[in-house]
Parts: sequence; C-alpha cells; structure tokens
Amino acid sequence: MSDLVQLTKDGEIAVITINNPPVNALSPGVPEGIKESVEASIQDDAVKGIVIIGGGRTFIAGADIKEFGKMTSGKKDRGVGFNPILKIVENCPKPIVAAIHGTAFGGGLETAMACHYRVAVPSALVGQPEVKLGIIPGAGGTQRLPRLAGVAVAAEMCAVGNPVPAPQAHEAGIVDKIIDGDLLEGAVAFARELVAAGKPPRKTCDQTDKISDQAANQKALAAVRDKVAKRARGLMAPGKAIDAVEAATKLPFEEGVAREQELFKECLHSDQSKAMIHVFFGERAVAKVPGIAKDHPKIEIKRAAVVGGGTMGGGITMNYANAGIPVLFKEISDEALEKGLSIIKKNYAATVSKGRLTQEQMDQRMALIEPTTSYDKFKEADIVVEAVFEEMALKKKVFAELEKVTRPDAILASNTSTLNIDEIASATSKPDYVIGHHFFSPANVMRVVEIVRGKQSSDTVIATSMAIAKKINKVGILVGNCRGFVGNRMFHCYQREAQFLLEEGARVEQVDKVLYDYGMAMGPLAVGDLAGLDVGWRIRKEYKHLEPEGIRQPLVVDQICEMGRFGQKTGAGWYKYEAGSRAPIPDPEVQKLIEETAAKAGIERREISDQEILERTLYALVNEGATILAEGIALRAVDIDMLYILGYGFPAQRGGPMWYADTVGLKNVYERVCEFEKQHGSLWAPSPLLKELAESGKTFADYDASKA
Ligand code: 3H9
Repeated sequence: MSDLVQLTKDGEIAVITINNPPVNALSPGVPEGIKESVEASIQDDAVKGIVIIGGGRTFIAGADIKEFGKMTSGKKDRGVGFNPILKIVENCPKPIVAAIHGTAFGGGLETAMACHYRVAVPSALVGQPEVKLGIIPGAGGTQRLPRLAGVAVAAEMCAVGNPVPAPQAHEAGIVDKIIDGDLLEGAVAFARELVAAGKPPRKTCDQTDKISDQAANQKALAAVRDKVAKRARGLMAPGKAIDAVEAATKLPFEEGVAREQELFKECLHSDQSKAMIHVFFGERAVAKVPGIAKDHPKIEIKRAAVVGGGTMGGGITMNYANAGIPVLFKEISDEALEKGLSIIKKNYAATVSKGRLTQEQMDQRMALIEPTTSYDKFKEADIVVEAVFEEMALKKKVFAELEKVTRPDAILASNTSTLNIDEIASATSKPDYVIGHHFFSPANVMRVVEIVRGKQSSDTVIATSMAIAKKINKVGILVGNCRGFVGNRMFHCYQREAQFLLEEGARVEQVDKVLYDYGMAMGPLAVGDLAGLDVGWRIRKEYKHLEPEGIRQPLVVDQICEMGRFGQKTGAGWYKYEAGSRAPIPDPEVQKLIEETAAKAGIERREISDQEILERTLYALVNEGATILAEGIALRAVDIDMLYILGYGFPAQRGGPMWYADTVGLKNVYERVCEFEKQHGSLWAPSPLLKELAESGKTFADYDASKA
C-alpha cells in the first residue's frame, strides 16, 4: 500500500485513510492507493463494509492541480485514468461510505459520489469548483451529481462552482447523514448499520429518478444557462459544465462520462484554464515574501483604528469589523462621523436585504465599530489605518499626531494610493512602523490591498500587514514605494493610451467596447467616470512640477474636469448620465471637444482599428509592468497579474497582463512596442527587461521561476 493511503480495520469495517497533506489532493499514488485498498478489502472475507476518510484537516480537496500542466504538455493523462478507479469503487460488492470533513471538492466529491453512501460533519463543504480553474469536473461529477441532487442543483454547482455546506448538501441528497460527534466513529457505526441491515451497495450511476423528468430538466438547465450568461461573460467552462450535466439527462451513464471527458479535455487544453490555474497558484504565491519566513514574528492585532470616515475609511472599518476585530472609527466632527456611520449601516443593510448577512450578524459587526471624534482610546489600537484626504501635508500632520496618541509599537498604515510612503513616514520618529495599506474602492468589497513597503518598514510590520490582509479576507500584495506604486503607476499608462487613441481618432465608446469585449470589467473611460475624474486632476496639479518637459500628455481630461464634469457623481464625464442611472450615454459634446482639441494640437485623426486599441492599452501595461519588475517595485510578474485581476477588473481567464503577454509571445509584444516607440516617441521606449526576455525567447513566467 502506498504511504499516501492507509488501510486499517475496525472489526468488520475496513478504513481507508488518505494522507496527502495539506489538502489530500489526488496526487500520483493516491488514486492507485484507493484502488489497491478497495481491492484488498474486497479480497478480505472478514471485511463487510468500507469507510473512506481523509487524514488531517480535510477529505480530498480535488485533483492535484499541479498535475494539469503535465497533462496539457502531453507528459501525462490522468483525467481518463481516474474514472476506471472510481468504477472499481462504485462496483465494490461491499458497501462503501465516504466520511467527509473539511472539503470534498472536485475529484474529492467525485470520489465520495462513487462511494455508496456519504456522511459528513456539519462544518464540511462539498463542491465542484473546477470552473474556477477554467475546467469542468472530469471524473464523473457532472454525471453522478444530478443523479443524487437533481439537475438544478447539479448544474448550478458545476457551472458556478461555489461550495455547498454539508447541511444543505444533506437536504439536496448529496450527503446521507450529518455526524455530530467523532466523524470516523460515526462513519464506522453507519457502515455497521448498513451491514447489519443487509443493505446492498447503492450505486449512484444506477439512480435515475432525479433526472427522469425531461421537461423539468430542460427548465432547470435553461435557468442556469441564463444565470451563467449574465455572470460568466467570456468564460468557456461554465457553458461546457452545463452541457455535460445535460448529457447526464440524455445519455446512459457510461456515454455521459465519455461526453464529460471530451468536454473536460477541451477546457483543460484551452488558454483559459491555463490562465486560471496560474491565477489559483498566483493567489497563493503572492502571500510569500522572499526573505521573510512564514513564521516571522508578527504583532497581534487585537484592536484597530481608522482615521477618516469617508468612503474608503468606512469600507476599511467594515473590513476589520467583518473579521471580528474591534475598530475605532474617527472623524473630526459629529456630523462627519454620523455621515460615515450611516454609509456603513446602509452598506450592511443592503447585504442583509440580499440575504447574505443576517440582521444579528449586522448588529454584531456594528457593535464592533466604535465611533469617536477624539484620539482618547488610540493607545488601545495595535494598528491605525489613515484614510484622510489624499494630500501630503495633511497626511504628514495626521501621522505626526498619530505617533503622539498611539503606543510606540502600534503600526501606522496609510491608505494613500499615490503618495510617497517614506515622506509620510518622515513625519514620525518611527518609520519602521509605517507602511502603506492601499485598499481599492469600494474597500469593503474589493479583495486586494497593495502593501507598500517603505524604505524602513520593518520585516515584522510587513509580515503583520500580509497576515492582517488575509485575516480581513483580502489578498495582500507587497509592492515597493514609487509614485502610484504598482497598480496605479501601470494604470496611468493604460489610461494615457486610451486617451491618446481618442485624440488620434477613436471614439470613447469604441475604446471602452474593445476592452470590455476583451473581458475587462469596464472600459478605461467608463472606469474614469466611475472613480471620479477629479481625483486624477487634483493629483496631476499637485505633481505638475515633477512632469518632464516636452512629453506628450492627454489634452482632454483636464478640460472636461474644468467643465465640472467629474464623472458619474456629477452626471457627466467622458459620458453623460441620466439622473439616478449609471448607464453611460455617448456625449456629442465630448466628441466635439476631442476633435477640436486634436485639431488645435495638430494631431492628425485617422481610423483606429480595434486591434490597435487593444495593443496600445494592454502593451502599455505590460511595458510599464516590465520596468516595475526590473526595478524590484513588484516582486514577481504574478504579483502584477493578481493585482490587476483583483483590483482593476482584468479578466482572470486572461491570467493578468503579464501572463497575457506571455501567451501573445514576448517577441511579438516587444516588436509592437518598438513600432509604437517609432510612431509615438519615448513614452514607448521598451523596457530593457522586456527586450531581454523577448530576445532570449523567455517569458515573464520564466523570470518568476528564476526568482523563486
Ligand atoms: C479537480 O478536482 C478536477 C477533477 O474533476 C478531475 C479529476 C481527474 N492541488 O488554499 P490553501 C495547495 S480540479 C494541488 O492555502 P486553505 C495550495 O496551493 C481541483 N495543490 O489552503 C497551497 O500550497 P502552498 C478541484 C493544492 O486551507 C496548499 O495546498 N479542487 C490543491 O486556505 C494549501 O492551500 C479545487 O479546486 C490542489 N487541489 O484552503 C480545490 N488545493 O502552501 C482547490 C490546495 O504551497 N483548493 N493546494 O501555497 C482550495 O480551494 C483550497 O486550497 C482549500 C483549502 C479550500 C482546499
């Protein structure tokens, strides 16, 4: 028997334990171990029933995702191999019970469904999350799940991929019994009862009552197709998952499994799945900071404080309250405080009304937020997050005050999105405790935080910041200090090109449509209107003295701001908006302004192709990203990718800007960048790192690997 799977006996019940930490993935050796254990149990006359359980913290969390790369490169093909093993499980003449705790995901749930019965602890989760990796279940999940839970539940689980808690899975028929006490004891007792009652193995593949009503099946499939079309724009796997579930309703089991295999392989070999697997590992990779060990000492955050009760401050406060951390919420006046609190309450109430939070949970969270207009209790805070107006003089004043009112060992974090963190830190005598925590708007929703490391931020403060980001359910990405840090510095280049394209002949709605169709959550101009054009306008004025002379600047946006058009909040920006609506309406007045401005500046207008729009905007991101990487401002290309996916609406199925550049081929990207430099000047000077990788036939992924 392999080390990964152990076979023991509890009287007449064989116990097969999977031991492949941390998540008992179906790595090579595990499926084989299950097969050998089941076969040995069949041979053993003393064994009357079998329990399969996970050792450690979970049941099987799925296939080993690392193996997929080997399969697509032709080095391995395990998708087909696992089905025959599950068939051996299902055909076992002795009843097999899957005992589930932690997560039974993907191939884990597929294993459990090939067993004859399933029991679970109440905290367990089951799911077919494959779509989140750009694939579909590949070991019978789309065929067995509808047989157990019906088509509506199965199609939703396979096409959306969200986990289902055990009690719900019990109601749906996926789990037969909830075990409140010790899982193994309960599962063995359950197996004994089956044996005593002489219950024969109950094969999932033979069950058809939940899939026999064709009219109901079609209705359920259409409803999930509709949902997916709205929510999963541009994704291939969700539709294929529904097709596979549909096959379960129309084909005999074995043929359905064969159809699932075809669809699984189509997805697995797609660029989308490669990109989404990159994103899965990317989310975990960014948590690792070279030079700072996982167990580096951290400051325990028992109490937090937020200074500034605007939209950002309120959102950050909610993040702490959501994680159960008491938080002081400070504003300068009762009026401002009341306003900030009412926005927080409104946000929570909206979540309650959508059924995603109970009133009791909302009350508990509100009770953790302590509003104040004074610094009196700030000595209790282990961390303070400053979220005041984006102005250096004000931030420095606040930090100087904060040093006086907090303990010497309290972390002082700034939510600045562009300002120099070292200059902010210079207002204190403890720059080692100062760091940037750049949240994205809306801060209570967006999952990413740029953790901006100052020159003197200590390793303990960095380690604590990364840990607290995780605690408040965010992905912390460590970046260096420079103007705009990683995200906004790159975004500046992207926005710049979008605006140049307008001056050169593209229409506002054309630019936005091209990027929306590429998969971005919104086009760049619509994003400007949403975020507020005045923010950048104010920052540009503050930094005007730093702008190099003679470099082309977008000409229209400041004029738009001077007209009082700040975007959605003023009912007009790049687009116009009807009162109470967020739907952008192209505005001939803006088009006229663009044309007049271009004419005045002597810019020759021409027909701009959609391809040029894509290349100019995306390669501007990539070229700047490469410079940022070479400067060490971003640790790895994958950090940039994750920041863009989580913070800027970049489509996960494209893997992020740097991964996308790898898929286009860095040689191709580099050549276009060189052409743009010839046409548009030094703003397009190719990054030396891009040049080096392109010329040596390497990728950003190779660059990351070389840094690991
Ligand atoms: C599938 O099953 C297809 C089948 O239909 C077809 C079969 C033929 N593989 O997330 P964590 C690593 S597709 C390899 O930090 P948590 C992870 O990278 C699969 N590695 O822990 C990390 O490594 P490191 C369907 C995996 O407690 C470490 O384990 N299943 C896998 O926050 C700890 O992970 C899924 O999609 C894996 N499957 O969350 C489930 N899973 O420490 C994917 C994890 O080096 N996994 N690792 O960075 C999850 O959703 C979460 O990991 C889980 C635990 C909820 C299980």
